[in-house]
Amino acid sequence: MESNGEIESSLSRSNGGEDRRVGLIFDERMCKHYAPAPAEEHHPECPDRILAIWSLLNSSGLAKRCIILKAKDVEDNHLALVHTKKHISLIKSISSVNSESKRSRLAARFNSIYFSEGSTEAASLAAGSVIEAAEKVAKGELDSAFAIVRPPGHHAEEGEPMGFCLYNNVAIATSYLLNERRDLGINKILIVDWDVHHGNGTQKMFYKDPRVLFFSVHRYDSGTFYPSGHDGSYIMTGEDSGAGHNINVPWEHGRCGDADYLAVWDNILIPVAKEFYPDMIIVSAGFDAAIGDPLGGCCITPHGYSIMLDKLMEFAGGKIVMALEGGYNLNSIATSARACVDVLLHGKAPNVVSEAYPFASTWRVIQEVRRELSTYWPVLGGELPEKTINKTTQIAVLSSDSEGETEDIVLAVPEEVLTIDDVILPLSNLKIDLDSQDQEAKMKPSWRSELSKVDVWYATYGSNMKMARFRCYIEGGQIEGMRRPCVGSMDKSKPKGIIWKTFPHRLFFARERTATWGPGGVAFLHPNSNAQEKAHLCLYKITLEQFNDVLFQENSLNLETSHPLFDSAALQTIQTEKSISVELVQGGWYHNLVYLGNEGGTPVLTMTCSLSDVDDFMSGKFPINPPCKEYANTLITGLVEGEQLSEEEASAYIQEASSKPL
Ligand code: Q9C
Ligand code: ZN
Repeated sequence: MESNGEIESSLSRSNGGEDRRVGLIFDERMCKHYAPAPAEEHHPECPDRILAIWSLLNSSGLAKRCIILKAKDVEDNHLALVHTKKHISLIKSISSVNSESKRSRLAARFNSIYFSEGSTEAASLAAGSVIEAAEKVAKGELDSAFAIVRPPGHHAEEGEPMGFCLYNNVAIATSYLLNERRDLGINKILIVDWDVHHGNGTQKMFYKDPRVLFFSVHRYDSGTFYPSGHDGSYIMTGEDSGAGHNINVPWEHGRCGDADYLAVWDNILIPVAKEFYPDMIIVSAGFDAAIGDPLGGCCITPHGYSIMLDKLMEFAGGKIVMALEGGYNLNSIATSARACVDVLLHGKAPNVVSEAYPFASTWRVIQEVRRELSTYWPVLGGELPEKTINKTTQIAVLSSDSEGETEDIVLAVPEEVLTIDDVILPLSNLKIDLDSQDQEAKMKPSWRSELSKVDVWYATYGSNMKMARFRCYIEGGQIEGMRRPCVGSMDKSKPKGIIWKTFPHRLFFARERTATWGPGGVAFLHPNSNAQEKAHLCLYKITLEQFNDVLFQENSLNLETSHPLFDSAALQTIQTEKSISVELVQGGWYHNLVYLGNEGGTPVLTMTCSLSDVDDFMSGKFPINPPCKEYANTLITGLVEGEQLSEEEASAYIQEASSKPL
């Protein structure tokens, strides 16, 4: 019982405690590629990403144990190994496009791409630096290396940039070694792409090439996750002489973590790597499957990354080149990168036995991949033992006993009963850091369990009237028209009731733009009632805990706090005072909570602006603005789907609210 969760001492070092020779490449000029956007619409692929990693490697003392290499520009003929002439001249032309609007127009021709004046230089340095790192490792001047580069590369295809990627850095370096530097004796390269997105570009570039084993584990979500489509399916196994040399492990859903990835390592990647016997491993090291990432929705801990990397160290004499791809939570990517560099230096990860089990869906995916590839890799042929695949996680609850030790209670609930929507792996169950204080901070604060017992009606009049949009606040995610995803509530259970009601309040649209919807006003409800007015509201019965999580998200605050914004005492107060301004979010646009009465004994609450904001809208201090098209459409479809109004009536209703003077 005890030994299961214990930390084994990590005395084993590959060479008596001495560091291996690890190269690091970083160059500030790669920050000259940035999104030309207003601050509120922060682009996740931002210059701070590489700064965050570089600064933690330095402050933690790891950088000085490494060999710092100079970033290098890529040569045209090396780009041409994987990219078309046209693509190369496009990227090279960006620096001489002299207006932001022209660059934006150009970028808009592609999928998820922006350009700045410095994009040409940054892209050249990113590609050139991965070549430099790979060449030094191939020559044996270094044992391994980590190129901290951006823009990332794995989505970039032969003839087009996409998914924040301009040049395919990893593919270029791979092709360089295999084709231009036969002298260095690197004849087989394993590419491990652990970025949360499928490496579509890299896959295509080596699809028929038996010298490259491309392995990608990524969210697939039935082909709906970025880059979407079926390229990331496990049936894509390679063609011609490259048959069997393309391995995709497509997650059915998010929330995959250390246990899921390690199951894939142990049951697919490592056995195949033993057969393939690579001369070098290049890791497309995105850290967007890390816990805390705003795009990935997965939860690999830094410790998880260190085990994944450590298991690769036994191949190719430890010749590993890591190249940064995605990863959008600055803290997550920095701590994940630190864990990896630590492994590269030591050649050994601290051995912590994981207590978590993979999802049932993970075993399903692993079995599908093994079946699909077993014709090429007989080692994947056998059935997995029942006792292995029966160990799954549905819900894990963390409890602590009096001695402060923790143990997991894993409830075996069949997945048919518990839909994935209901499955939560609480943050508290994840070993984010070995520091116990950190662990403590990740425990569910007690206010959550208290407020989870109290129900309220959350009355919505804006985009949340549309159920699919509201669900993003509970389950996480984004729908059409939204420019950024929601993290969702900690408690992802569905509302206990949904009803529509009209209220005698004025609906209007104001403010300039929002991070979620872009330019245009957003809906507000006048906090005071007015018998002439009739607003349609959709009421969701949710817990007070979930209501707080909506408030956090509505005001761009972190869910992981030790205090709620609106507690039971506030709920008592509001029923007599009618409205409460939430102190913590004074700056927020929806900081005024209004009590709209009760419905079947449960209080009805809404969020809107304060009366003083209304004054400022009326005086012109803050702008009144009609909604943008996507936002208006969301409101209209919300009303139509909720069977409140016909499409014509709904448009007229929104039209009137946007044009009638306040
Ligand atoms: N609805 C990397 O991680 N998302 N790229 C666009 C459009 C693009 C991620 C969403 C995600 C690209 C390198
Ligand atoms: Zn990614």
